[in-house]
Order: sequence, then C-alpha cells, then structure tokens
Amino acid sequence: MFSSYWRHMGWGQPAALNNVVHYVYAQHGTGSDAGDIYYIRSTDGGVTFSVPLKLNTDSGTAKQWQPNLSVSPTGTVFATWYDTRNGGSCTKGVNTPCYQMFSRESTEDGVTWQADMPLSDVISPLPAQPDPGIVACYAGDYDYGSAQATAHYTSWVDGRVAINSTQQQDAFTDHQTVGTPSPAPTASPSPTATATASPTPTPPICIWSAGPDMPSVGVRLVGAFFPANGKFYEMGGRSSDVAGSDFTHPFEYDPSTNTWTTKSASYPDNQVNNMACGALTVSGTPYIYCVGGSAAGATTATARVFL
Ligand SMILES: [Ca+2]
Repeated sequence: MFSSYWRHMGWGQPAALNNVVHYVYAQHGTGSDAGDIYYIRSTDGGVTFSVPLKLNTDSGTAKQWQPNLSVSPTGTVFATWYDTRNGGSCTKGVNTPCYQMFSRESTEDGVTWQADMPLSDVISPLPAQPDPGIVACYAGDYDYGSAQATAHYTSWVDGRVAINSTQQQDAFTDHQTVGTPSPAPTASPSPTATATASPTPTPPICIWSAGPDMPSVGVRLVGAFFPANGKFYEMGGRSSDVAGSDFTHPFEYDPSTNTWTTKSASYPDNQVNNMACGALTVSGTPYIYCVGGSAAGATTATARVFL
C-alpha cells in the first residue's frame, strides 16, 4: 500500500449465517486512490451475489484496505478496514498520523448499513517493520473479524507505540456490542446493495479499559476466540527476540473471571511465532487449529498444522 511496504492482495473475509453469505474485499479506487472497500451478499448459499456496495463513503482519494468482517448469530454484520482519510501522513516508523480503523455495521443481516465511522480511537502512525527475520513488506496479514452472541471482535496492526523512537507494529483489538436487530433480519430473495437511504448512526463502543497482564510479556502471538467455552487464547509467540524464548504452552483468558491461565498442553515444536490460528469444529468437536510459524532467531518457516 505504501510503495514497497505493507503487502495487501485485496482479499478480505467471508462470513455466513443461515444460507446468507457475506464477503468484504478491497479493490483499487479511481485514479490515484489506492483502495476502496466493497461488500457483496448472497442469499442462496453463495451461488449468486449482489451488486457490490462500496462501504467507505469518503469522497477523496484516501486509501482503504485489508478489510475483515463477521456476522453474529442474530444477523448483525460488522466490517472493519484500514483507512487514511483522517491521517494520510504516512512515513514508515515516523510519528505522524497515517491511518485509523473504520467500521460499518448492518443490523439487518447486510440488507442495509449504518454510517461508516472510526473504530480505533487513535490515528496511528505508519509502523516500521524492523525485524530482519521477517519479510520487509509484511504488516498485519492475520487480522480477522469474529462474532459471538453479544459482540463483534476485530484486531489490527497499530503503530501508536514507539520503541527507541521508532513507531513499530503492535496488535490492537476492540469490539462492537451486538444490539437487537430491528426489524428482524429477512432473507429477501432479491437483495440490493444500495440501501443506504436512512441509516441511523450509532456511535460504536470504542472504550479501552485495562485488563490483567498476560502470564508473560510476549510478541508474535496469535489470538483465537473459542466459542465453545467463551474463552480467548493467545497461541505461540515468544517472550523476547533471543533464540529459545519461544513459548511452549498456550495462554487462556477467561472473560468471566478476568484472569489468565497458562495451559498444560505443550506445542509440538518451537515453530510457534507468527502462526495463523482459528477455532474449527470437526465432527462435533471444537478444536483450535494452528498453521505455519517460525522460531525466535531462526530464518526458516514451517508448513505443519497442529490442533
Ligand atoms: Ca479510497
């Protein structure tokens, strides 16, 4: 997105509920506009899709890219993306306002959408990627949206924190509480993607509060929400950049008690940095699957999958 930095290939994220498929993606905008965010919807299980709806409503040439999306069990849909409309001063590692996370919500299963508005409360600088063990253009490949009954969750790369006066990549997260859909979601056979006539803007809930520290300082972990028990897991990662500092056990966060626990299960190897992990249910049993990864101080990666 920024010359030779921040690789993004345009894909976004699908989500599905009751035969309705939602998909959000990015494509190049008009002229010098490097990106816009589009949403399409299928009511027949993905056989046909609606005309694309552009979710970002800014009129300039600000960049929008790397979107994610989730649908809740009650049919609220929440899309989030990177957006330079309120920043645009983007020099890698320098503390000038570059981008902010913007979101847009549908309380009607994607039939109509409320106004787009900021999700993150800080306009982030463009973070540097100073790790020589990571491809220089990489930033934020793994942010995906998830939803459960009461909220949509999303995560992003944020450069608001500097180390040695250089803004660098951190993973941030926030959530949007699920409201009561009104009216109830309908499975219209002929959806239109243009129903923006009477949105009722509702300020998103974007309030941070302090949580308990994790069992260890860490980097390059990946978060996975586990709907089966309502708990959140930090998988893999390491406690420093020194070889051998890779974590060996998952960390579990219990929202009901606001506490962290180190789980007893050991990872199969030390290639646990920069993995992609997610919860999948196979034959009725939910698992956390993790793929890929690398180790602290190493320059090779793995293709193995474990659960
Ligand atoms: Ca744009």
